[in-house]
Amino acid sequence: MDCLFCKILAGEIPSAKVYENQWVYAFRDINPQAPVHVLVIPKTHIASADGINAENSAAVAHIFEAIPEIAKVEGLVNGYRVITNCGEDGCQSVKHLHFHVLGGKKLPEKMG
Ligand code: DGP
Repeated sequence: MDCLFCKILAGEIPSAKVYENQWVYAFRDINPQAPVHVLVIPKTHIASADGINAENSAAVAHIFEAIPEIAKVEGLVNGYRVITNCGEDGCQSVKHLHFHVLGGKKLPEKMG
């Protein structure tokens, strides 16, 4: 499968790892939009939020269990934002489900 984040998971493309467990991998976004910008992905390929279903939704629970751990190691004591872009109108550019964790400063209120 020609998926950029599957290649990162396979170690074929280097990434700056922040966190990893059996189900989840997190790494620094190549184009950070905040002082802390981490991408959290499932180790199983799910194309987007629109591909979540009863069979694979445990992967999402694992991601949201990992996020507070990631926030802790990244020092996001004042809070942070979690975003997933989905599909064309959501401006999703990589077709492997990922959650952006953004923080390290007061983020803009409006998201457009
Ligand atoms: P989205 O637009 O929501 O699909 O976000 C995709 C993000 O992936 C975007 O913020 C940039 C990041 N990205 C794209 N290619 C790479 C890469 O090769 N390495 C890393 N670390 N991040 C990447």
